[in-house]
Amino acid sequence: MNKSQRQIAVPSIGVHDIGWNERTFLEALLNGLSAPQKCIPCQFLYDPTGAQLFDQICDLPEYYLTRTETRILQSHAYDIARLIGPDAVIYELGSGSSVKTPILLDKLERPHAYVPIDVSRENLVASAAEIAAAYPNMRVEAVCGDYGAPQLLPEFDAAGRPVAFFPGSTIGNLTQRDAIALLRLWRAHLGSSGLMVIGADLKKDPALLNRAYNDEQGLTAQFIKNVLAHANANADADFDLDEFDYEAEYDPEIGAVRMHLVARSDQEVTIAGRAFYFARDERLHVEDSHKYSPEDFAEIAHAAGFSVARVYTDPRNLFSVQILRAAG
Ligand code: AVI
Repeated sequence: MNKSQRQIAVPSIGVHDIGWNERTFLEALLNGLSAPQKCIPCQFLYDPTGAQLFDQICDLPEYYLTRTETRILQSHAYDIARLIGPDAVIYELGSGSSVKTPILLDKLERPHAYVPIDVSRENLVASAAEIAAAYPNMRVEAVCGDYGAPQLLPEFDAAGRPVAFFPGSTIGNLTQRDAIALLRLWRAHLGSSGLMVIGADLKKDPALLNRAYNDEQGLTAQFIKNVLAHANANADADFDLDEFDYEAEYDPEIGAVRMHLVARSDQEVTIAGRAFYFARDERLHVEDSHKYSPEDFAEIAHAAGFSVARVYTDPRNLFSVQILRAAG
C-alpha cells in the first residue's frame, strides 16, 4: 500500500450548538451597561484570545489554583474513579482546553462518553478531537453553549453513572445564589445516581489571593481588558482599551476577589448605535471569584440537593476538590 492509499483513522466527534451566539453577547452588553452598576458578565471573557490568555494565567507562578487542583486530582484519581464506577458519562462544564480531563479518564473503567461543554467553539472542537483520538473507544459529543442548560444536552443510553466534572473553581465565578441554581439544574439532570466532581478554591490569606489576581506580568489585566476588545470585534462596540485600568481586590465581606475595569476619564462608548457614558473613575464590573470554606461549600451543595461524599485538599489547604452525590 502506498502513502496515498493508506487509511488514517480520524476519530469522529459530535458537535452540538445549543444557542450561544454573538447576539447573546450584544444583549448582555446592552443590559449590563444599562444597569446602575455597569457590568459585563464574565462568561464573555472567553473569546479565542481570552481562552488563550486564561491558559497562560493557569501557568503563572502567582496563580496557584490550576497546579494545586491538578495535584489534588492526580493524588486522588483512583479513589474518584472508584466512586464513579464503570461505563460513566462524563460531562465537563466549561471544558476549555480539557487539560485536566485525562487525569480522570485515565483511571476510569470503560468511560462510555465524554461531553465537553464550552462557549469557545474553536478551542472546544480542537480539544474534543484530541480527547477522541486518545480514547478511541469512548463517544465524544462536544457541546458549544452554556452549561447552565443541561436539558439541551444530547442523551445517552449508558449503563454507568452520569457525572458532571466542573474543575477550575469556575463555580466561584457565580454568585452563591446562581451557584445553587446551577447545581440544582445539574442535580435534576444527573438524577439520583449522579455525581459531581467540583473544584472550589478555598478561603485563605487575602495577600495570597490579591497576588493571584494581580500578577506581575499583567496577564490577568490583559485577560479582563480583552472582554472590551471582544465587544469591539463582535458586538459593534468602540471601547478604547487604553482608557480603562484593571483593578482586583479580595472583599472579605462577600468572600470574593472582585475584578473591575476603571474608566481613566469621562468618556462615551457606543454599542450597536447606543451611547453609554462613563465618568472618570467609574467602575465596570467584570468578574467575581468567590472563595469557600469547606463548610460554606457544603451549605451550597445541601441547598441544591446534594450531599458531600468527599472533600480532597492539598497540604496547604489552598484548594478543594469536592465530590457531591444526590442527597437522600
Ligand atoms: C475561571 N476562573 C475560575 C478564574 C478565577 O480564578 O476566577 C478566572 C480568572 N480570572 C482572573 N484570573 C482567573
